[in-house]
Order: sequence, then structure tokens, then C-alpha cells
Amino acid sequence: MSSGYIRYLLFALVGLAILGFISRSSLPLPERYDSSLLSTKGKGQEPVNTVNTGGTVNTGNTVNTVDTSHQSPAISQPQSLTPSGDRVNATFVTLARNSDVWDIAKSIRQVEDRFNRNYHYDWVFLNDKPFDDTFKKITTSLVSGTTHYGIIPPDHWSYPDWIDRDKAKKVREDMKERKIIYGDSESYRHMCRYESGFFFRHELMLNYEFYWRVEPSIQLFCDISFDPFRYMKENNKKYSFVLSLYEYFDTIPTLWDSVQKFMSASPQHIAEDNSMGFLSDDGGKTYNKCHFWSNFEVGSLEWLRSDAYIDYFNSLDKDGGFFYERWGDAPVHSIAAGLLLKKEEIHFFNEIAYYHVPFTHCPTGEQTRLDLKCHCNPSENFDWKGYSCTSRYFQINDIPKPEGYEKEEN
Ligand SMILES: Nc1nc2c(ncn2[C@@H]2O[C@H](COP(=O)(O)OP(=O)(O)O)[C@@H](O)[C@H]2O)c(=O)[nH]1
Ligand SMILES: [Mg+2]
Repeated sequence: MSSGYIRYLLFALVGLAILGFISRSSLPLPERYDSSLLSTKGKGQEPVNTVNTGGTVNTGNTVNTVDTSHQSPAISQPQSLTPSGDRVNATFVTLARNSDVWDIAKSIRQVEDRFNRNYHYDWVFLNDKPFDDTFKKITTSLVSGTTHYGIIPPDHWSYPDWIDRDKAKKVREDMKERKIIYGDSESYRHMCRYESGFFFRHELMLNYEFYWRVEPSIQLFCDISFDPFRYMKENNKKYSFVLSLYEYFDTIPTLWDSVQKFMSASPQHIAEDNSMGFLSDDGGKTYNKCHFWSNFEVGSLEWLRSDAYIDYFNSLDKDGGFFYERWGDAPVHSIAAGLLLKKEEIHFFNEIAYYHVPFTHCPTGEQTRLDLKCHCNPSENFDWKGYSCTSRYFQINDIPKPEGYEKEEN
């Protein structure tokens, strides 16, 4: 090899390294972003793509809960472009019906275009019924990582034996008359209970450490210029959100009573430096109904599988409010995050611009929106409006609100 050729090679390598540094360092990273993130490449774990059927968590699988029929050699998965050492052991997860296929297709397209096309994280789909071929074909074609399809074991999507079904039926009839949203729906209640207590212990989820929940028909308005999974892991975050709001009281009249019962019975699970101030305005006597909107979540599966969370869920589940009222998984997850986690383990992702009907989170800060090629209208940002709880999160954590928030208050 001539020395001229070697010089040329060295020159090209240095040029590429400088270009890479400029493009990474000029993009906005999460607030309070730990700069060590950029220098810890290679520390992430290999994503695990096989299904562990020997897990110790009870998945209730008397039936086969993993559908591998889509994994025909005809559907080829693209090769990973991101070295697997850069990725965290994480997956997207979606609970859906077959009829949701086109609405989830929209969501996947956006998640891929704005983020996952550079990472190829896996995607787990869960359903109380078997997914049909169309669902599997369309979603597998859109996801750049490996797709997995799981069937929910019947005992995770049915009435526990301590529930009085006649009483539950009367509640649904009454809520229908009172026109409470989803008040008459039996399946919505199973869905909320499943998301509250079971999705993280489906056998397909057992191999992963972090999850990102995606629902049908969501929108992402900005590029995601960093890996949120890695951010969570490297900064010791366990739960994250983009939107927060007040819950509809008629769906949860006795939820806080149930939480208080759990707190007295299991004080060892309550974190010392918790976020009670986000949940209650009177030191815990009453619930102010603030919750993180759980249709978007990036969180730790290990936390959800911890004794603290499982004891919390079991205690609430025994009280029957998933069926005798209409407890949503959003307040159930949020109260758990608020009480079982330390304040600093909950993260707000300003940079992830998100819509789920009817609310928008559009990042505050014009430079961030320009850098991330956002197409949301900042005046639609819900964060600083009266019905959002996000200001409380900033207050209790002593974080200054982002510059320009005043302009988005009304
Ligand atoms: N498999 C299955 N998924 C459901 C069912 N009901 C709701 N889901 C899913 O659960 C999530 C929440 O339901 P959604 O209708 O979006 O409720 P909303 O966001 O509260 O209005 C979505 O991902 C739905 O696709 C159901 O009966 N079966
Ligand atoms: Mg939804």
C-alpha cells in the first residue's frame, strides 16, 4: 500500500469522525441530559430476540401465548444498521385488536420514521385473541426490528374469582346511564386491568428490561435525536411521560381509599423521596386526580415486575375497582410511580412531541422544535394549560419551566 493511499484513508476517517461529532452534538438532547451518554457507547446489552418460556413469573399460560406463525422465511428482516452494543435491552409494546391494524400502522410508520429506523428495536404485539394474517403481515412489514405476537392468557383477561359479576354488570348499566366514557364497556375494563397488572409479565416481555408503549393513531411531530431507552437506563429512570392531566373522578371514586389501605399495609414499599406532592395537595389525605397519560410510556419492566409494584397491583385488584368502578391504567401506573419510586426516577421527555386524541405535547422552546424538524403548532401544547398537571411535576422536582412556557399557557 502506498503512503499516499494511507494518508488519504486517514484523512477520510478523521473527516467522517468530525462530521459525526458535529451532527450528534448539534441536536438537542433531553434536558439535564447526562453527557456521559455520548461516551458510553458499547455498554448497552444485546437485545434478546428469543422467547424465554422458562420464566419464573406466573404467566398463566395453560395455552400457548406466543404466535410464531408469521416468522416465515419469506418475510425477511432488514439487517441491523445500529451496532447491537449501542442498544438497550428494550422493546416497543402494543396491545391491539385485529381491527386496529390500520390505526397502529399509522403509529408504527411515525415511530419508525422519527426514531426506530436508526435503531431497529423489537416490537411486541399483544391481543386477547389471535392476531390475523393481515395484522401480522402489515405490522411486520413496517417495523424495522423483529416483531413478536403474543396471545394474552385467559386468566389475565377475565374476572378473578373474588369479583361479583352481577354487581359489576349493574355498575356498567349505571355508568351507561350517566354517560361515563367507556362506562358500559366490559372489554375496556379488562384492557385497563391488563395494562395495569399483566402486560409486563407476558412471556414475550420477560426478556426485556425497558418498554415503550405505543397505541393506535398516535402522532410524533419531531425527530427523536437520541435513544430514550438508553437515556432511561443510563440515568436510572424507571418511568417517563409526555402528557399529564386530571382523571375523570367518576371512574375512580374509591381508588385513593384503596391506595391508602396499601400504604398502611406495606409502608416498606413507599419511597422516602417520593412524588406525593404530584398526587395530593394535602399530604396524602386526598387524591388530586393528577396522572401521567399512560398511552405513552417508556418505562422499566423490572420495576413493574418488582415485589413493590406487584404487591401494589394485587392489593388494588383485590378491592375490585377495575370492575366495580372503571379504574384506568393511567392513574394506577401514575400513583405507583409517584409513591414507589424516588422523585428523580420519573422523567418528563420534553423533546418527544406526541399526540393522542385529544391532547398534544409540542416541545416548549423554538430552537428545539427547529432542530428536531417538528411540525406541531406550539400553541396547541397542552403542558402549561390549566388542565395539565405538568407544572406540578416541575414544581415538586424544583425544575425551572422551559423558556417560553408563558406563551403557551392559554
Ligand atoms: N386486544 C385488545 N386490545 C384492546 C381492547 N380494547 C382496547 N385495546 C387496546 O388498548 C389500548 C387502549 O385502548 P383505546 O381504545 O386506545 O383507549 P383510549 O386511548 O383510552 O381511548 C389500545 O392500544 C387499544 O388498541 C380489546 O378489547 N382487545
Ligand atoms: Mg388510545
